[in-house]
Amino acid sequence: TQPAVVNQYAPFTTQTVVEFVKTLSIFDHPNRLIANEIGDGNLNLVFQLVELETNRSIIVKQALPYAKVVGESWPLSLNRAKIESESLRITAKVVPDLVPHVLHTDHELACTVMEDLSDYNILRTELISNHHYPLLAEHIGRYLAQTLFSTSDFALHPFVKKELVQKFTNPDLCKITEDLVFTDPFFDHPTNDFPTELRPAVEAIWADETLLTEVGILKFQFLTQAEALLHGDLHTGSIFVTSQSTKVIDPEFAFFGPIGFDLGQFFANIILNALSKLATTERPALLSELLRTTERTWITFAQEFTKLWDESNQEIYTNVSGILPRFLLKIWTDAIGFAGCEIVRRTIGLAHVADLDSIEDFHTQIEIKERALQLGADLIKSRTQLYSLSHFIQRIKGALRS
Ligand code: SR1
Repeated sequence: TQPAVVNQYAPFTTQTVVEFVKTLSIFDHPNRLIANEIGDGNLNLVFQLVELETNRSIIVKQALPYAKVVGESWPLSLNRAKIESESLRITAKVVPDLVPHVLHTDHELACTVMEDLSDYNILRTELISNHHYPLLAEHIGRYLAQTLFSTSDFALHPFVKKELVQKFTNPDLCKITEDLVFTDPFFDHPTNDFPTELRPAVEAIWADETLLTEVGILKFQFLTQAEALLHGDLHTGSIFVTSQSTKVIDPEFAFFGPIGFDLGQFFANIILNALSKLATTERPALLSELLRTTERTWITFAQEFTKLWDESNQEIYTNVSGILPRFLLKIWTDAIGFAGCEIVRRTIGLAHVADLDSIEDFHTQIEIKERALQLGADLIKSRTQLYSLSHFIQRIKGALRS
């Protein structure tokens, strides 16, 4: 048989991906490779390749020229594969233990070959199953502080920063967030997806001028504030965990944006999980663990960020004592607002979360979704009054009280 063509872009099949990996000298027994497509995400193909002799395995992730979740009617640039692999490499310089190891990238074929994390579990699924990860908050807090500080103007020469901003211009993927997080859920748009029973609560969102003003401001911040290289899609499906280790995956939405965005998305997805626990009987213990995770993440982030500010800065203004507290407050306020947008969009927008959708009793599901919408809107509107962690936690506790 003819060998498959592996130097020109075409979506891989389980045969052609094996042909491709054979050319890379990764395995000692490349003739005994088995491939399976295991991708369950919205955008890409993901293959696991196993070497039969040794059981060694790797992952090949390949971008499709369209959004898999919608189909060919939603074209997307293949450049996101390059963005993802470059982001993983940059991130590995500061937190090598918190990202998968990249073995190879091929920009022409829009794919990244990386370490297989099949010993890990997806955080979202674990949280839904009531499993708790005590090291998670410290890991994510450190990941955020290190990645965001090291790519900011506080750490980089302005020429280097601006070169990176250009390299990570990611218009297609940013447009997805601009539409799906900041726009469509706040208007009567065909991409929205919610049951009829939720319509009164959704219409209250659409009619709330104060809310729309604040979401518009947050969207404009997302569009214009190139503070640091973000992950850009830091929900609990982008995090793999074991009891000892955490890996942040899928940074294909990476671009230079407001630092609070990554924090906000992470907080929102933890809060969405906390809301889903209102449908369970073991809720008090679970809720306090989840709230502790948000608290510990922020505390670790702020401590690590402060340490980097003091010890690794490149900017003379880091020595002026009033600036760090102001900057941390901005990040905090932004994070709360972005968290609110994420909570609303995961409840009524195109891309839902299993945490809420898997609540079996339909009536309870609607009640919890109504509560999510109220909490999301409240966080967006009152973010500048929630100056401290304890204000924020009190507000979340209020929403979780039955
Ligand atoms: C069409 S993509 C839908 C969502 O999946 C990604 O993971 C992002 O969260 C995006 O908004």
